[in-house]
Amino acid sequence: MLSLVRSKLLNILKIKTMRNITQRSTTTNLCRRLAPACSVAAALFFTLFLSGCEYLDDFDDFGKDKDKNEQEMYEVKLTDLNNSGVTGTATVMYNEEGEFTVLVNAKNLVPSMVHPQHIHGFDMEDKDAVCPPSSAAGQDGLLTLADGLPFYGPVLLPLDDELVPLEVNNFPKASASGSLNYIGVVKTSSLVAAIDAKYEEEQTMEDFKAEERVIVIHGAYVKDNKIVPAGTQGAEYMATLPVACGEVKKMH
Ligand SMILES: [Cu+2]
Repeated sequence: MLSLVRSKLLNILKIKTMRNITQRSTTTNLCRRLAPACSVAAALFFTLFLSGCEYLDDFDDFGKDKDKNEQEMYEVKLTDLNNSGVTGTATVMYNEEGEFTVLVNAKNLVPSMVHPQHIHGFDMEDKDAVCPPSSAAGQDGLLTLADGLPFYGPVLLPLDDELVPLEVNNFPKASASGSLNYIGVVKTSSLVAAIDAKYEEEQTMEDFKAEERVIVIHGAYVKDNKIVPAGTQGAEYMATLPVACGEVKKMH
């Protein structure tokens, strides 16, 4: 009885050992067969890994160049036109994912009067807008809005109480002492959308090209083609008359 059990056990062990050998040889064969494929796969993986690293490097640079949260800052020194005596400063700043802001501080304007003001430029063309020289006035000596157009170009953005829509709304009034403190704020994305809707090709904030623009302030009393103080008899308030201008420059 015992010997029968032993022989059965021995048989089972034999079978198990045989199975193990067969399995091992199958595994060895499989490995041999797959070895070339394995090295090709390893090489491929290594190459992909390296190019992946390169890609990451590129992505890093891309992030540095085009940080949409970076604040772009521009300053404007406003000097007078038509001997208005109006001077001031303006600041334009924006970040693509945040707000677009324009600040204007000017003095010596006609007190308590509305002064239209705009960012002027040559649409979305690549042409630099500049402030007109006094010689642009022509024979009458008065530099009108039209006289200045070849220099500063048409209105791109009215600096009124609502920057968007781009149509004119309410312009600021100078204080009783003739100073103007203006703040215009809008979401940069809605400004881009408004500009994009107005011009033919797709527009982005890059097309805004702040550095190619100027800011012009308008509005003065005029008599005999000269600016005169408010209250001068026979004087007419010309709301469109340019009285100050400044080129938009990148702040460093
Ligand atoms: Cu203007």
